[in-house]
Amino acid sequence: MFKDLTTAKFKAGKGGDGLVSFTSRNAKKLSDGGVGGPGGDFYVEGTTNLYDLNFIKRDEVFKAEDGQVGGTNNSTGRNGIDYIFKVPLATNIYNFNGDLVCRIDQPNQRVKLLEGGKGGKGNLSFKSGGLDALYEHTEGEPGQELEVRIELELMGEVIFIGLPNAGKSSILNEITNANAKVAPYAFTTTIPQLGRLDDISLMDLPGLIEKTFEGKGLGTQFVRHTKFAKLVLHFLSLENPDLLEAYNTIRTEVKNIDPRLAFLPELVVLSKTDVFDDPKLLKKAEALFKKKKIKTVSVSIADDDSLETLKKTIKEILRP
Ligand SMILES: Nc1nc2c(ncn2[C@@H]2O[C@H](COP(=O)(O)OP(=O)(O)OP(=O)(O)O)[C@@H](O)[C@H]2O)c(=O)[nH]1
Ligand SMILES: [Mg+2]
Repeated sequence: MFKDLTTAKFKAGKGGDGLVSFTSRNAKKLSDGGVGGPGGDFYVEGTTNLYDLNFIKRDEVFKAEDGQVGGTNNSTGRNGIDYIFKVPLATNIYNFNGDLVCRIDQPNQRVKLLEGGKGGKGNLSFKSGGLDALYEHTEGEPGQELEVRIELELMGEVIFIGLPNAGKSSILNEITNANAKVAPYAFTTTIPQLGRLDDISLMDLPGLIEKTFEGKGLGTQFVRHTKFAKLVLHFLSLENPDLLEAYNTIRTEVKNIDPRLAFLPELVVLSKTDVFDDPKLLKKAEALFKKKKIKTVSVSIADDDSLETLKKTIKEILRP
């Protein structure tokens, strides 16, 4: 199951403790314990190899390595190894007060989030204390820790909107590598689904209905995933008795939900062309939109040529 929201705990490494050790020279006991190594730091880094947050179990702890204890002969303990926590683009990390602590939206973008603890002092550091301080040393400091809420903003360049059952997920599966659930009833898709067409990411959204904006249907939560959208694919099933009315219903909802989406370039996808036996009916439907200067593409999952045309049209709009 696709995950775009979770919680976790991040920890930098603790510093290694200072060492108590001695060498003897001329029958004298000399302190020579070294300082502990610093704990590893905690970094967050963006990667294009991850697409969701499934790899994080709820409240899972991720931790950098602790520094090693100081060595003999005044040698410093080994540094703890840093932890590089890789996240998909675009990820927002919040603390439990709700403050944004880091946003990762570039590949290889690396942010140091937590500092490892300093190493403790070995007994050599206390040699001026004389005999009283032979065994003196300090422990390594704890590393910084943070409880976080991690939110993924899905980067869909193309978003699919439309009434439930319009065939959005079916088309996503046909033209991308996606494997979204398809079923002959409304609201099959409950969370955004992603697919890739070459380097273009497509996002299929839960179906919209009249008054989604006012809380009907599955609501408007998906809006936080539409920031990256550059093209809206508006799906209209040809099973609809009144296509223009269905079109206007969804346009009104979209305007209410997020006016920015309403201003994006839009391509109307007239779906399920196979429901018409007579090709004249399809021409009539297409003409309705042509008259209003609304660009359409007609598709059916049973017509490979139509799917190719749809792919080509998307690429022409986004990668001219
Ligand atoms: N005849 C025909 N049926 C189709 C076509 N595309 C999809 N369907 C069927 O329409 C029904 C709904 O398809 P989905 O892809 O789940 O529709 P959706 O728009 O994603 O639906 P929601 O997720 O509920 O919003 C399924 O039974 C599909 O098999 C098509 O081109 N022709
Ligand atoms: Mg669907």
